[in-house]
Amino acid sequence: MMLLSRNATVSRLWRIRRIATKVVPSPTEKKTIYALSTPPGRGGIGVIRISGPDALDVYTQMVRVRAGIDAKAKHKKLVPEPWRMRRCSIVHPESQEVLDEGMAVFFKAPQSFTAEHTVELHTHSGPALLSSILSSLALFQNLRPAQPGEFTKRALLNGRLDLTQVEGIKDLIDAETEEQRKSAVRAVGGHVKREMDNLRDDVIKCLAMLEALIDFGEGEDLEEGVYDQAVERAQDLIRTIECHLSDARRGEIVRSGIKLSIFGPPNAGKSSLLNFLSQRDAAIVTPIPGTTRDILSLSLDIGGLPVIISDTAGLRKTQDVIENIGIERAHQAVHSSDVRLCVLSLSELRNTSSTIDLADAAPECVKPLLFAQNTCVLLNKSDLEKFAIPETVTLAGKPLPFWVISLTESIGTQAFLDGLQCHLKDRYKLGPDSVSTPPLITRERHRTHFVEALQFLQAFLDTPREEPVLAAEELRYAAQAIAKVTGRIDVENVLDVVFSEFCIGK
Ligand SMILES: Nc1nc2c(ncn2[C@@H]2O[C@H](COP(=O)(O)OP(=O)(O)O)[C@@H](O)[C@H]2O)c(=O)[nH]1
Ligand SMILES: [Mg+2]
Repeated sequence: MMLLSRNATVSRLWRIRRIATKVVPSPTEKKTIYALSTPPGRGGIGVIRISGPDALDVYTQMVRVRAGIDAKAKHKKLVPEPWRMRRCSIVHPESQEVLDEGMAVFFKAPQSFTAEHTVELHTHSGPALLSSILSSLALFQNLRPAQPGEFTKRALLNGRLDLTQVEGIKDLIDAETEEQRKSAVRAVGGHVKREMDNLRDDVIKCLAMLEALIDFGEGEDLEEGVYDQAVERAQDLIRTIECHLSDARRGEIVRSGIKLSIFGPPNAGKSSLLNFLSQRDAAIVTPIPGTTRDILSLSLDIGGLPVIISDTAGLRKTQDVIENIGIERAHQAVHSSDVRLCVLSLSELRNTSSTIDLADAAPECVKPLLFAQNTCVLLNKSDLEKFAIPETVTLAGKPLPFWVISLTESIGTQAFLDGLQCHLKDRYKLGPDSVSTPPLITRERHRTHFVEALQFLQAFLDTPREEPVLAAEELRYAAQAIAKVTGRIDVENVLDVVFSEFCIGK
């Protein structure tokens, strides 16, 4: 095996090092920080977290372990046994007055959430008590209150977490439905990070091939066909990234909530439906057409899926200025929604056959909004038995998902709820029965970087072979774009690939 010349190694290091992105914390950022980590107010327990080089000082000055080894250790000013919860008195650092009886634990760096020395004081929770402990902490010279999210930020800067895990923690705290929780847990557990790292590794492997080619030249010290291998890999990568991008934004929609707008003519029962779904009188319901004017939105949990439902003004021709503004807003809401639910009154459709085509039967004002991929229909007022209940609902011959219901008599309501839930789960390929893999992209930010990576990979393929240095540059940018999703990229990885994957010299 041929040894790499020093110059070749240095030039490669120089090129590769430009991939690295490193954030260096400032001295203020390095200071010890403290904060109440549980919600403020009255409660069984409150947890105060202290992280940074002086955390241990807090332990030695404010924690009085009742008896046993740690008490002895304290006298000798020894470090408390790490990762072990101790029953203790929490005392004022100057007066030594007991502030509370509680528990304390010391997490020794780097085995803590922030990768710094961390102390947690578990106290009772009450406004006066918490404020006495927090003001005691303010007495320490090198301590300052933490900024929002600063513990997690330190975990990120210290390499404990990557950006997708940080986002996952935020989403997990904010999760209101089961599907949101599942998606967030996947991110916290490093699923997204691993996938991103794999993709980035693949780009780096391509890059390593180009780097070797630049330094040693195909056919001389290097086996033939290296460029072709890099091209093949890049093509595979493009296919994989395109596949992730064509996910119908499932991940983002589940994270932020599925936007479902209820629309239809006046008096069909749209506001009654919103009230039924929210189980309260959220919207005003009257027999007077044109009652709903503005958009009323509510967040609901439908079978674990977060759904933001909007009730809209009934669509009709009117001279009323305010109602017309409401109708305009209804159009906008329907256009920007993920799912359109058209509510129609059976009494208005005057249907007599088993099939109803809404391209003919729907009121004129409603028709333009029906033509979309995501339209479902709810036929209401089935209690008014004068009209036939259709077996099929179509739109210009194409079948639409539909349900028949009476909101006032509660007929078909459960079947509708179950059906809507199945429809949403099907549409977003979620739920326990789903065979498809959960979406990787959960934020617009990820999508933007993926699109960027795709463009650079394509640019690599478009670069003439005689310009390997330029081609390598495109790959470097592609790797950077993917690294932006996780927030870091390290040099060693690239070096490992260069030295291990290639048999340099034959
Ligand atoms: N008979 C009957 N009346 C209903 C039903 N659902 C709603 N309504 C009535 O229809 C009228 C209009 O309802 P509303 O929800 O305000 O309709 P919107 O204009 O589409 O929002 C009200 O008087 C409701 O009580 C139903 O299933 N059957
Ligand atoms: Mg209404």
